[in-house]
Amino acid sequence: MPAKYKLSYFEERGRAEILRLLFAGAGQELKDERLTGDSWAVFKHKTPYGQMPLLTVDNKTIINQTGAIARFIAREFGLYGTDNMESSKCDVIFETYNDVFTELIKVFFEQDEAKNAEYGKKLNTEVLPKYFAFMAKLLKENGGKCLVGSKLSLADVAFFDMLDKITGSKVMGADLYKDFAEIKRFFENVQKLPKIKSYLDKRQPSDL
Ligand SMILES: N[C@@H](CCC(=O)N[C@@H](CS)C(=O)NCC(=O)O)C(=O)O
Repeated sequence: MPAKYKLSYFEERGRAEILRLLFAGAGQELKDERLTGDSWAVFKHKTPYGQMPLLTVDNKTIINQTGAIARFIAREFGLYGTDNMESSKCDVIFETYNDVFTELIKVFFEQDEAKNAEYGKKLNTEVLPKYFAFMAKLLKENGGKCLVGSKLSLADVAFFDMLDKITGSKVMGADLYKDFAEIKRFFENVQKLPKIKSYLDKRQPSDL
């Protein structure tokens, strides 16, 4: 019998969205549990680190830490490349996604106007151009469709979620894709993949 998966997180996309997208991209069923402040307060004390996301497998085994969950899902559903080297390439992109996420939440949560502007500037002029140049090179070398190998992988989903988060955020510069047409194309192509599209079409709006 196939395993049963439940993902617990808040209502937002946040750290859980990459995991939801991995399930969607693999066409696998997921119980997408969204906790509110009150239900989280009760559940928090029963979790390993008092944090989410958490993936519960077959109603018993709980996996915490986003990266561990993402790799588990990728291995379960064949989204982790075809050999050790391809898995490492997926890891490189996943860690890059993490670095961008860290910078993005700094901007997102900073209340001080001057600091917020400073973080936003750093993101737009240093962080993203550096990572985009690397991703654009990978895409070009690999035929433009996927970042690793010849089919959807954790690398594509991680980069897609990164682009989705920054494209939808207010902190992002308007000319994001100016020098990176291949990245824009990649983003639009992933958006149109039937399994991803059907998930995106039903998704609730979210700021991050
Ligand atoms: N390193 C952890 C960080 C998890 C984390 O910071 N979770 C936050 C939400 S994004 C959380 O659960 N906050 C609620 C709390 O601490 O009560 C991971 O990647 O899963």
